[in-house]
Amino acid sequence: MLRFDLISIFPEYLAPLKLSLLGKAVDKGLITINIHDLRDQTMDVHHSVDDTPYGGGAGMVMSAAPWGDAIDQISNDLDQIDLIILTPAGKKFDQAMAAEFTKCKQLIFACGRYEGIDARVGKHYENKSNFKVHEVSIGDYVLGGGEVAAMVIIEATARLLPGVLGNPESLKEESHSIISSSDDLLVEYPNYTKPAVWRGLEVPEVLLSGNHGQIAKWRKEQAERRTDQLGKE
Ligand code: 6GU
Repeated sequence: MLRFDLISIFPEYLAPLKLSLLGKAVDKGLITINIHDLRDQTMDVHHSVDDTPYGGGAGMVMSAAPWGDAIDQISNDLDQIDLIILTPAGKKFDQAMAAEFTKCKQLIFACGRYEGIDARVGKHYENKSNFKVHEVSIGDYVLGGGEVAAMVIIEATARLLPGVLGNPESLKEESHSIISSSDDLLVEYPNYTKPAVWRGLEVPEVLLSGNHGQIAKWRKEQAERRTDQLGKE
C-alpha cells in the first residue's frame, strides 16, 4: 500500500486525482491519496503563506513554518518517508524515477507556488534519518505551481503498481519500457484499430497478415525509426 500525501494552497486543483485510474486504485485499496491545505497551518487572520525574498528581487517566497508544520503533521510516527519538493530547478522526472517511487511507503508532495519554498524546508528534512528529500521537475518549462507536476508523477508512478492497471500486459509493450537489443529505451510503435480503411487511409498490410513474426519485426523497426526521429528534432 503506497500512500500519497499532497500539500497545496489550492487543494481543489488536485481534484482529478479522484478520477479514473487513480480513483479506482484508491477504491481497490491499492493506494491512498490525501490532500492537505497548507493554509490550515496558518494562525494569522490573513492565512499568509509567503513573504518577500531575503536579498531582494521580484516575487514572493513561501515561508518555511507552515510547510514544516504541515509535513510534521502528515509524517507522524512513520519510519520511511520520501518528500518530493516540486520545483523547475529539480531533477528531471522520467520513467526510471517513477519505477523507483513505486518502492516507497509514503510520498509527500510539497506543491509550491510563487518563487518556490524557503530552501531551509528541504534542508531540515534532509537532516532527518526517516526522510529522503527529492527535488523534482517534470520538464524544461515553468508552471504556475507544483500541483500539475505532482499529478503527473503520481499518475506515472501509481499505474506501475501491481493491480492498478486493468491489463498489466499493457505495461510490457508501451513507450519507454520497450528494451531493444542494445538496451536502449524505445518509444512505442504506431497502433491501429478497426476499420481497416478510414478516410482513405489504410492500416499497414503486415498488421492484417496474421504473421506474428513479421508483425513483431515491423513493430520493432517502427519503434526504432520513431526513436531515431525524436533524437533528430
Ligand atoms: Cl515541478 N514546478 C513548476 N512550478 N514548474 C515546473 C515544474 C515544477 N516542472 C517543470 N516546470
